[in-house]
Amino acid sequence: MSIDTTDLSLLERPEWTALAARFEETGTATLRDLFASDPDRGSELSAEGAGLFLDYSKNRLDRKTIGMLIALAEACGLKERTERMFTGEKINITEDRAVLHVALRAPRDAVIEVDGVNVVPAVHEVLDRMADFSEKIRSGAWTGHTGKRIRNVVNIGIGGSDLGPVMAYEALKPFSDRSMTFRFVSNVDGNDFAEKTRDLCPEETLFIISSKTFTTLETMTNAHTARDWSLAGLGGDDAAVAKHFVAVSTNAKGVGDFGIDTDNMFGFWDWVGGRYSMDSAIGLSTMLAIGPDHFRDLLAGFHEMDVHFRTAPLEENLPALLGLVGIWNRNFLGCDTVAVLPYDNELCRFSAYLQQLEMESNGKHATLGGDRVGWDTCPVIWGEPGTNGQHAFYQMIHQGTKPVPCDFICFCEPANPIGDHQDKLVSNVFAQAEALAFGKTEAEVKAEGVPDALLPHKEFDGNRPTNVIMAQKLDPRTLGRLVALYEHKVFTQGTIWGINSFDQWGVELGKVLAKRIIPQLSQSDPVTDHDSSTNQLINRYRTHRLG
Ligand code: G6Q
Repeated sequence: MSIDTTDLSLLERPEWTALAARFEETGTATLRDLFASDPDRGSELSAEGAGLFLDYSKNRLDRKTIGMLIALAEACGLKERTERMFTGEKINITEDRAVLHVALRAPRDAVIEVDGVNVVPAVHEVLDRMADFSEKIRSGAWTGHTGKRIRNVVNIGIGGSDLGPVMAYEALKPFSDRSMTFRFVSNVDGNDFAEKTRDLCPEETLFIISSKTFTTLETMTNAHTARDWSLAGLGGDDAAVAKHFVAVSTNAKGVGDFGIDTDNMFGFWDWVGGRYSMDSAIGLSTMLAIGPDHFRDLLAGFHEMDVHFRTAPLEENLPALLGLVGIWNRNFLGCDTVAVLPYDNELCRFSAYLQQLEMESNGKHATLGGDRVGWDTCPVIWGEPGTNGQHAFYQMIHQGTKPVPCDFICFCEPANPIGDHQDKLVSNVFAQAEALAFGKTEAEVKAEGVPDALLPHKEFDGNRPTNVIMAQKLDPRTLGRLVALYEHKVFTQGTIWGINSFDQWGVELGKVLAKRIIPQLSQSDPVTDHDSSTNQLINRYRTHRLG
């Protein structure tokens, strides 16, 4: 393993200490002050690129601070590291892998080499096979074992092999084939499989087993259950598997051993991280839902943002700016969480998707050089679509004791233009961002005739940081741009924090312990080899379980 050491700890960098001093000097300036002293602030602290507009002016910083954050990014080698990613260098040093999700959406004639081999032709070969397969399913040319057309597609996968496909399916439903049903089974909880398949006919159901490794406990358990369910409904003939199961994986042997013909396997590569894989063959369910042309639009949107991130100066670079503002809020303002609040119901799973993208990538405590970080890394990412959240948790965002930076996402054109819904929806984005920035002083509340006793309850401090991201409409291309925006934001922050955004060792320990506990749950003798709490829990379950 080669060690990617940085010569200085982040805290020793002069750009970092300058930012700390800047915070001491300007940290008490309010958004009211900042807007009053800089009338062009709204347009000055905004940027546009790859079809997205970002207004970051309602953050507690000014143009000078942005310049200093950019200087920090330069000192941390953001541009150089971006090139290293885009050119296939093995920057995932703990797994000795390249990080090339950008190759998944590179044009056919691009050349991106890993170990001297151009990976782009293989990417397009898989995309073409996916397109061919999708056309066959969508047209009805591919039939099930009994000759019936496939009407239901069930993706079985978890984590990176589930969250992207679910999010994209929900986001792009208006572009999907409405004569087909799409379901996503992820949890090893049997309820998930049972509920998602209870009304489906096995003769018309195709399962996509999506697993990079083809060893994941949840996915393999669900895959075997699906095979039993399918065969039970198809007369028990093993030959049926070939018509009702396809796989998306890097593990051809595992796929073959499961009984899926590797002709019906769509591959990807070790340089695609799970949480960066929705635009690889892991997106097969997305392609089946929206069709190959829309899927190519999705990839084109990703690619547009890749080009923007790679080439735009940092002052105008949306992912870099989003990342840098996030660093300011996290490391200088001390914000522990970030809310992502899409004002589009179709983005109902977007925050959950970003939760994995950001927290699994940057929730790390070790630097690339193997030291313990001396600064905070990823905040908690959470959120729900607006306006629903406004009637639930926004109370805390407005009047809680710590600021919660928010990303509001909205669109000018709705997928379903009905009456004045869209104006009412989007007006709430602008109103929330305005209210959070400027609040309402006690004097203003008092002037409305509010009794003194209620003043503390009805005043709003304001001064709460927000970003607004706007696009024309939520279509496949825009979704690609939006996801790539956040992927590169994560990269920007990971680079500054000096951590490896592309491994996930923190998920291993629990998995290993669960494997040890599984057989203990059905043993007849009491379990005694854990701590007293774990022994008690296991034994209580053991004596009360079914069977
Ligand atoms: C993502 C993670 C993780 C992974 C799942 C599923 O970056 O690695 O969420 O995607 O554990 O793994 P498989 O695709 O190998 O089943």
